[in-house]
Amino acid sequence: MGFSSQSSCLAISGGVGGAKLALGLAHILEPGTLTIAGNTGDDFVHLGFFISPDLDTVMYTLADLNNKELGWGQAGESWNFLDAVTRLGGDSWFRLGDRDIGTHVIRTQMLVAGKSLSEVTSHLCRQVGIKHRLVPMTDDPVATIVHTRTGEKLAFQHYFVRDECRPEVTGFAFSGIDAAKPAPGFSEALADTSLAAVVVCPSNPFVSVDPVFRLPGVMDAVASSKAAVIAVSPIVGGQALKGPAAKMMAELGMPQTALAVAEHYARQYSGQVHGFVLDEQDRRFRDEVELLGLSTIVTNTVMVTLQDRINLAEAVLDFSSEITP
Ligand code: FO1
Repeated sequence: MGFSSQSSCLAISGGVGGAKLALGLAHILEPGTLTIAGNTGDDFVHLGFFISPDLDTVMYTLADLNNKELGWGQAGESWNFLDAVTRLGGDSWFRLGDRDIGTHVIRTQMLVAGKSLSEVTSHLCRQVGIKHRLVPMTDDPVATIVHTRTGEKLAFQHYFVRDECRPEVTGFAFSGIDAAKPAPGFSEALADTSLAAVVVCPSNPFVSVDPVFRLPGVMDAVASSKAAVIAVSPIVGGQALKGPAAKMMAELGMPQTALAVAEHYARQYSGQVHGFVLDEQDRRFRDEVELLGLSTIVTNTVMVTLQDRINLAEAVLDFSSEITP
């Protein structure tokens, strides 16, 4: 099925890298034809607030409220709340900005009142003027746990922010995933007969994409759809553009290459990921990626400007129309 104005697209996203491509897709697709499903394995409760970092990063990016220097949180932040908490001896390792806290207060209030995370996310997006559909992967609690060389098992934000990704990782678990269901908007997008492309954004394969794909029913729904599933490598020239993906790969005994990312997707989701997007810097892996059974394109995937984001989104959708799953 080629990608046309009647087709719809589902993007799977973690935080910063995923949000960049999601923004490019949002620029070229009509609101009714794009759903973005965000990872919620990073979610946690901190200082009494329900925090959904990846959903918020995508939401702030689509609303142009994102903090471009930090990569998370809102632009123009002040830190009075954090300063006050620190002075009172509270936890200050996870930096909640004053504006960002507005989001967490509303989310917490709505969840405590019995609303689902999907309802909260759709309310927040509407309030900041987002027209495209951003949905959590699930409304059920799923928590990414990082297994480390010392045997310690760390909650994701303890590993990522508090311990600054220093512990050596040996694997990951997604607590609660077996009992979790895909959120209604995610299931609807997967079941949509016009779904032509599932775009796996350049997010961390282990802690941003795997939890989404491993939700019960997701891979079966992907297999039943006629959509081309295309993954964009988050590793470019042997490095993760943001975050610990390359460090994790080294610790897991994998080469720190885009090819190893392709191998991970080919092995974990055999036959279900159809296309792979390599950066120009990784052109030399093209033949080996194709030998894994993945169609491949090579293009610029380093998204510095808005035009870079739009160009990559166009390249991915064009690519999807060349693939017959
Ligand atoms: N990341 C950090 O490295 N340090 C922080 O203090 C921090 C605070 C924070 C607050 C709200 C939010 O939505 C995200 C925040 N992040 C912070 C980012 C977050 O931990 C990660 O980007 C994701 O979980 C990984 O995708």
